[in-house]
Amino acid sequence: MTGIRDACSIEDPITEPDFDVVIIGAGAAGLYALHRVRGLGLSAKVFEKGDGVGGTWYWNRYPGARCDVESWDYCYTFSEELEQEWEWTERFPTQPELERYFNHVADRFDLRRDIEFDTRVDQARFDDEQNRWIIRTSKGATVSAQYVVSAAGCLSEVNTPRFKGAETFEGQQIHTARWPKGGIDVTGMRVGVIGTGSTGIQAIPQLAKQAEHLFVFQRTPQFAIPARNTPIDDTTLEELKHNYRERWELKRASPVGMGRRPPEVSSALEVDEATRTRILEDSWALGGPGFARTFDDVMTNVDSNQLTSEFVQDKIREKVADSAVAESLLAIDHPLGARRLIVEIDYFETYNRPNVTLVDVAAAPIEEITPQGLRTTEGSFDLDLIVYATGFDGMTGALLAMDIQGVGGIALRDKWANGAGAYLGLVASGFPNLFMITGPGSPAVFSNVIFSIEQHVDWIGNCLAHMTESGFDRIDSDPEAEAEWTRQVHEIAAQSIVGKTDSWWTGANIEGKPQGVTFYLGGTHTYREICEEIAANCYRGFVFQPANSPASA
Ligand code: N01
Repeated sequence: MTGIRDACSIEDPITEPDFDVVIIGAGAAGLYALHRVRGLGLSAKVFEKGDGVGGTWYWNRYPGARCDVESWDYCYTFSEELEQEWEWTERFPTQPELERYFNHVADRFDLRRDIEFDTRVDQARFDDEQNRWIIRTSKGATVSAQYVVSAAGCLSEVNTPRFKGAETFEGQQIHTARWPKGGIDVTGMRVGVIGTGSTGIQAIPQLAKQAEHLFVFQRTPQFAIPARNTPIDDTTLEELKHNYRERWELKRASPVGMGRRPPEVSSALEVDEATRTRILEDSWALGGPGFARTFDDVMTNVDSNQLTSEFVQDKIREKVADSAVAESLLAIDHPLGARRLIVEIDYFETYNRPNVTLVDVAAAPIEEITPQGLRTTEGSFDLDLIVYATGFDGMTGALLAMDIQGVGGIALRDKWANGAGAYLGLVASGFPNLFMITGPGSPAVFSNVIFSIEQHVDWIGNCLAHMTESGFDRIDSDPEAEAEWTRQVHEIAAQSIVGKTDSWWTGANIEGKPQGVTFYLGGTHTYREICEEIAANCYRGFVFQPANSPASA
């Protein structure tokens, strides 16, 4: 551990010890990052704003919250012992099960002693002269660190639209990602849900079972595929445990980090109609997020996408009894996959319940929240509870919620004022020794994110080991390499269906946010190869510097 207490300016008196690494967040990324850097013999401290571990799976406790990636894929792969001892109980794990998993990981690897809970990082400022980050927390402490690893998450800064009159509402209002630990008993309540993204579509069927009446305020209808969730029986569990390593190879070869075999045929257009229908029916019967990859070209070929979209729309139509409601749910204005494909359990069937009303707020927008409820341009709805399933300021929200200042005091907010990007999504030039896990420019959440997290943490761990061995204590990215990488990210995105409509994927859900897809869409397998190749070639595009000497590539 390197102490440089005397190096701090008067305005940043160090109130806590110094660390080699400060990690922001104790979700899936922060936990593994802590484990990994400890393994390098570095001192580390994690600051976590919640009072427990799990990140997304700590915060998102709304009814119906569960992962829409299969449990056997949505788990760490770094420890075979962990794989063998943990017993998943369902194909798609619920929030409580995931929270238990991350707590188990924290205990098993003795991580808690280096995590400070209930503590937000408010500011991280790079002290160029001392080559250290000065980190200020919400508890008023200031610590210094050689390196900062942001594990703040791609979907952790909540987006609650400001409706006129919201402060006058006499009932309860809550964002889904702030659902209380004890839950909310909605029995006998008139509940309004605003938002029909992945979250709303998970919460709506559960809330409908309890509420006296549920009003769903839908602005943009979405494609959703049945989850076909099932419990995992003992035989399946044994098979899973036996096959984890084989699955790991499949994940590495997959463009999205999932342990599935590639599609049977590559294009919906290369087979006759009967074969195509049979393949689509099989994929529909299997359900889950893999449906988007029924054919290889669903996300890139407009005609293939159209055929797949029509198939899904016909299937949804069959589920909804009232044809007018069905058409409202199916007035989808974008290709399948242009927004994140949703995985649902009983969502469409929920509209067959007498206590559920679909309100089209695209046709008649919400005008205001009133003391009694909500008013659209066409009518008023008396409510006891308003649920904001309105999503997040994705990708950059959590990073920019902190005041991050790089070399010369430049703010990350200013650097990204016209669009976010970082070299490989890992290091933003001008912000040395700040590593971002699943940052903009990486595949991030356009993948099995926990697998992408592991890949990033491992790359960062190897890079830190390389720096220690080589006597470097500063890494930055070359601005030209970063600009070229960002150009490639945009070029690849332009060829995809992804983001061809407004959504959080394009930043359109946040007023004033620069627009555009910031994920690397070239595939996680390709991305991994690029990262490995760059590391093997003296970390091409990164600039290293030994202590007290000029930068060297
Ligand atoms: O958020 P969203 P989410 N008036 O942004 C509506 C991940 N996730 O929390 O589309 C009326 O997708 C908005 O309408 P519109 C996953 O990556 C994973 O559901 O802007 N409506 C939309 O319907 C997902 O993609 C799991 O027209 C307003 C909704 O709110 C990401 O999180 C589970 C409005 C927001 O949808 C975000 O999903 C859940 C307004 N003023 C989430 N403002 C897993 O299972 C917003 N909306 C792993």
